Amino acid sequence: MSPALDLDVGLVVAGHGRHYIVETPEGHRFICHPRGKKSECVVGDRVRWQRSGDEGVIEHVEPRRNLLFRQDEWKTKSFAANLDQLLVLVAAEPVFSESQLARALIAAESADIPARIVLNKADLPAIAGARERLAPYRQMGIEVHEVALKALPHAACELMEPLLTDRVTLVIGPSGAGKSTLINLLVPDARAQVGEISQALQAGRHTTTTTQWYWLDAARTRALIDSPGFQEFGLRQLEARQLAALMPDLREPAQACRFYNCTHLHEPACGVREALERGAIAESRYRIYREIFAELASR
Ligand SMILES: Nc1nc2c(ncn2[C@@H]2O[C@H](COP(=O)(O)OP(=O)(O)O)[C@@H](O)[C@H]2O)c(=O)[nH]1
Ligand SMILES: [Mg+2]
Ligand SMILES: [Zn+2]
Repeated sequence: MSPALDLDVGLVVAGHGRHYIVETPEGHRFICHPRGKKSECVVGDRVRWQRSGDEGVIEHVEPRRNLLFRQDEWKTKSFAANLDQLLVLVAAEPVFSESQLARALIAAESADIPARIVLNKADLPAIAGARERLAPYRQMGIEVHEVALKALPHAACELMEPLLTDRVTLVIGPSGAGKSTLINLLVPDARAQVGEISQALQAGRHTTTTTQWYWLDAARTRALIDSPGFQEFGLRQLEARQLAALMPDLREPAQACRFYNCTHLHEPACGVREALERGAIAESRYRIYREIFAELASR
């Protein structure tokens, strides 16, 4: 029996530096500190903790079902743990980086987290171009939902609510895509939930926005996790040779390569390049494959 079993159970709903907010099963929240490196956690973690005055000490992090993270040359950055799905929010404007989108989907695939794309600002003329850039993703079986969170909030709610039922959903997306608009639309008491947490965490200091868990309903059956924007989405946790298998449109063509260790860059009888030539793989996707492959192979 784990020595942690006599401790209280909690859910990590926010984190900043070495401070976390842990929520009890009854819905009470406490500022907690990890005991040591082994009890460092991320939003979405289930932890065992102990009261210590007004605050608490995290003694143990329960095993994670999954963890979404990115890794650049220097550091690993976790988004959140124990997710049911990833929702990548992009918009007609500002033009989104397809490479960042592809990287997020690859990270989700490698962590075994289902992902979907929501394309916002359907009221703008630029929507047509954005829709076209997302065609390869629809084609490979990823659901792409179009909304106008600000312009048509009611329709957006109706579309989004069934996608979020009984699930914990992490939302990521570039700045300006409409993440705050989405949270404010779907989480009626978002400001209160944020206020409560930042008040507790700040304690007079200035803090940057951090990853935050929001309950969507009073019964606490569904949640959205909002995470801060990022510049780079490194995938250094992966091996170059794993990459094609994590890209659904390359996976099957790669089965047809003559060489089992084909890199799909220059080998003869390559199923991927053959699929590219017949237009079954989009050029943008192959370009992104090469870009990430080069990054991973250069270590
Ligand atoms: N035209 C249009 N603008 C929107 C829509 N949704 C959000 N915006 C605007 O896009 C800008 C960025 O939204 P925000 O939610 O702050 O994005 P965030 O940076 O991802 O949090 C704001 O000026 C919003 O009013 C929409 O459906 N249509
Ligand atoms: Mg925002
Ligand atoms: Zn190949």
